[in-house]
Amino acid sequence: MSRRDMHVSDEVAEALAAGRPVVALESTIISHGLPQPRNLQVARELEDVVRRGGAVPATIAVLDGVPHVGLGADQLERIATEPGLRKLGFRDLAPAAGLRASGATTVSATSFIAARAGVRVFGTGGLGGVHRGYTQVQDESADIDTLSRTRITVVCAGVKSILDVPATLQRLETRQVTVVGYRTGEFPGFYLHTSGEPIDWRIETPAEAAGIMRAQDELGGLDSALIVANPVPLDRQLDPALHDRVLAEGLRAAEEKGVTGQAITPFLLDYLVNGTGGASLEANLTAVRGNVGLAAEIAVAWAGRD
Ligand code: PSU
Ligand code: MN
Repeated sequence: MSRRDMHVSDEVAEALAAGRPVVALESTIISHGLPQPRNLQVARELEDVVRRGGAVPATIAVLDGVPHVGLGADQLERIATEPGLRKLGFRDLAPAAGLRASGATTVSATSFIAARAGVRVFGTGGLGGVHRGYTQVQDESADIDTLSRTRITVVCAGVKSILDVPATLQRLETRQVTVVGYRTGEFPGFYLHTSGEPIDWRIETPAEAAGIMRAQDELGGLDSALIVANPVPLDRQLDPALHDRVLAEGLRAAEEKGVTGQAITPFLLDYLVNGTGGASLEANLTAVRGNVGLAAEIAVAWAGRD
């Protein structure tokens, strides 16, 4: 399949045409969310996790103005290494296309492109959400808005604790985005097993996720996402005391340096990696691998649904 406005790799196009399982992966986590050179290893590893789970990986990015669904080895390397690569949210897609720019896609842009290509399941680390200090800066990630009007299933470990978690959950409710816990009744805390916030629905199996997805389609009229919140295992989480201390420092540093807007998430992620001696990176990677693996299982259940 090749649309004029989108490039779908042969492997992904063939899998979609045959109704085989496909999992979308975002590229911002590679370009802006993880340090080099580990990021390229991780990008490859996540694709392998999807393959081992029996699905085809479709990493998404915009290259020279064209949204790509499924990247070749050179393209993946470009995302991981190109200096100054842009971070593209949904609203950046038109200027990127019109001006032939390249960039990594966030959850919002990835979800939009994946849904357009017919990919229903997406595995990532954490969603964007409502930033702390919202009343001063009104920084709410475009992820929430896109998920409120995009039919896609996103497997994530909640939202990063650098955000205001209760406010984010509230906004997800207001914007009618369905949230279910995977084998948990509490919203995960990304680096931490739980944020302490309750969620209303809990599922135990990938087949149950597929059942909810089918119900979304059958009910009709609600083109919103399904968030499957999948916690990092308790014994692999970041030490909560270390987490709280370094995060508080990072938030202070961001304020002192006046870091805002799109730069705040990468700044805090980086601060946490340094401040925890790399431990936050390990918890981050454990979370992402787990999510991508579960996304593959859900894609397999979804592909075999009838
Ligand atoms: N979660 C991660 N690493 C990341 C991000 C989320 O573990 O790099 C990225 C995602 O691409 C998400 C984006 O969509 O941060 C949110 O950015 P903003 O708050 O500027 O919308
Ligand atoms: Mn933002």
